[in-house]
Amino acid sequence: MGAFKEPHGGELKNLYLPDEEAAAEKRAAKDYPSWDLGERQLCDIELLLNGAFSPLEGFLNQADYDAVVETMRLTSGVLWPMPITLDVSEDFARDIGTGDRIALRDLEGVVIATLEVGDVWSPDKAAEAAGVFGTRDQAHPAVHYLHNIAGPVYVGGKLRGIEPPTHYDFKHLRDGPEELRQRFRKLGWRRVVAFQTRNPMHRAHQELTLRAARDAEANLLIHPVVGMTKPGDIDHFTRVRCYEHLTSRYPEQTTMLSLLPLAMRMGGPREALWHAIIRKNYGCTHLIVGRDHAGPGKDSKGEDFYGPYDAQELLKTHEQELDISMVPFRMMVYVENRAQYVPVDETTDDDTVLNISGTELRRRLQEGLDIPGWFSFPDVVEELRRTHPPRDQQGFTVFFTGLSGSGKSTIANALMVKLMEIGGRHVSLLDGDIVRKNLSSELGFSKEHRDLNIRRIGYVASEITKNGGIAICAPIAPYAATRRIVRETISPVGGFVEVHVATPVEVCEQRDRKGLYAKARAGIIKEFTGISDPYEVPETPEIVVDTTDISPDLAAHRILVKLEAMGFIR
Ligand code: PPS
Repeated sequence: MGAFKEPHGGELKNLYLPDEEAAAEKRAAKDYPSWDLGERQLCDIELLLNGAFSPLEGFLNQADYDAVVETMRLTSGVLWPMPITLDVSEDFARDIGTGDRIALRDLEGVVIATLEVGDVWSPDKAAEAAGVFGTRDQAHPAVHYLHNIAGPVYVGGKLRGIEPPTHYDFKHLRDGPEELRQRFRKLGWRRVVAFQTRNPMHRAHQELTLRAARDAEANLLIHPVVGMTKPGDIDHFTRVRCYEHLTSRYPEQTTMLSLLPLAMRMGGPREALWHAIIRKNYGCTHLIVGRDHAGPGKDSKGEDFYGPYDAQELLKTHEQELDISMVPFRMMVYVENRAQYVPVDETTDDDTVLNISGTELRRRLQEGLDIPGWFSFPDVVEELRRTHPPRDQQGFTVFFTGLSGSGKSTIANALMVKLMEIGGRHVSLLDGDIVRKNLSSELGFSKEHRDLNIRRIGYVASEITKNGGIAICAPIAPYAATRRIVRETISPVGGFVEVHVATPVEVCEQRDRKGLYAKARAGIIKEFTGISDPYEVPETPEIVVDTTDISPDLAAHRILVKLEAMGFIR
């Protein structure tokens, strides 16, 4: 087990049509129903077409989907742990049927592939979540995605590849499975250990990858995910610049860096199996699997979704069948008195063990504090500091949510003026009423329209935040899942501070400044939040204010103090 058999890694599917057929299919596709691929679908299709997801030949049909969800296997019996499905809207699904062809386009409208429709069905998403991720808890990023972002209908079928999705960045580091296998062959790399990562790499990672390569007597492939990772992760542009600095520090001719445009699901054990299959397709013989591989974080009760070594255990039981070896990774820690990194289980009680967690690193970056040389390399730290300046130099969003008449707009206005008085950043106010006039004038108050309204606000706020400004948003934003989507859009580009204006409905109704509550009670206004429409109370907002007993001025002042404590203003 482990050594290469020729061809490297087993049979690869290449779903791209030969040039002439691709040109003909592209012409024909003008008349096919057309689907615009989302970000995750674009990642999936790229890896389907180039063979990274071999043996799949398209998006799963229903029988394979059911089998994968329940048994981790395709109906053929082949091990395949992750359902790769094409989710679409009900409107789109209504007009297509088995045997039809559809054109799958990227964001620019370029036809990437066509799909010969097999099955069209509405999946049981709760069952999918429980089967694949072992939970129905929407704190799991993939379960949240399934219920709140993925469309309600799945379309399965074989793909005909026309052209690969375009990437304008890091072209020299992007290799498909066949290209990587060829590079390995050319270099005579017969044993290759892959390192999967979604985080910047520091000295500990370098030590562990060097040890893994030495133990496996293999060359090293640093194979970071640059498609979609866990919401809130450091962007791939920054990470890749860090990896480039790092790879120059490995012994010559031992190590290669290549980027993987995978959309992770944070599926823990199942995801580890999937990663192993993908790396085998790329021609690797070994995969490093550490503690909590592809871990989704904590569930809504604060517990881990998976045991820290569940992924290693599951892969251990299947590595023979998959014909790729796992190199289990032990956590490396810095021992000050020995001035070196060692696996944590090799330290003694006399050792002074130093470690900086990911959370601690983020804190030091946010506050502009020292990051010691034993932890990382100076050029890596400099890269991180460039894109993650201290909080008082970043943009941020203050996102108010609360009932109509709760005081959101008044506090938001007061806060805006106070922030302008402090100066240093441009401040934009996206108040509920203003947005509905200027951005969302065609929208009503159905759940669908409210969600669209909030996503638009989130989009504008993220652009303001990314460019170093302050966005103050003050819509009702009654749905938790939509607020979470906004948080996840903004957090990677700056600060996000949620303020729940928790003034009770009785107080809002009593004030009834706009006379809307009276109209809602009389049934003149339908779907009125708090009266005839739901408001989901935020569970963990950064700030809660209630204007029953305090003035808007004082509420704004409290928020300002909190922003100061969080480091956003000085
Ligand atoms: S949402 O749910 O976030 O999209 O709502 P939002 O854009 O903030 O708009 C809320 C303002 O619209 C007025 N209005 C209603 N509110 C709630 N429910 C219904 N059915 C409704 N119809 C009109 C109301 O004046 C809200 O303004 P605020 O400033 O919150 O009082």
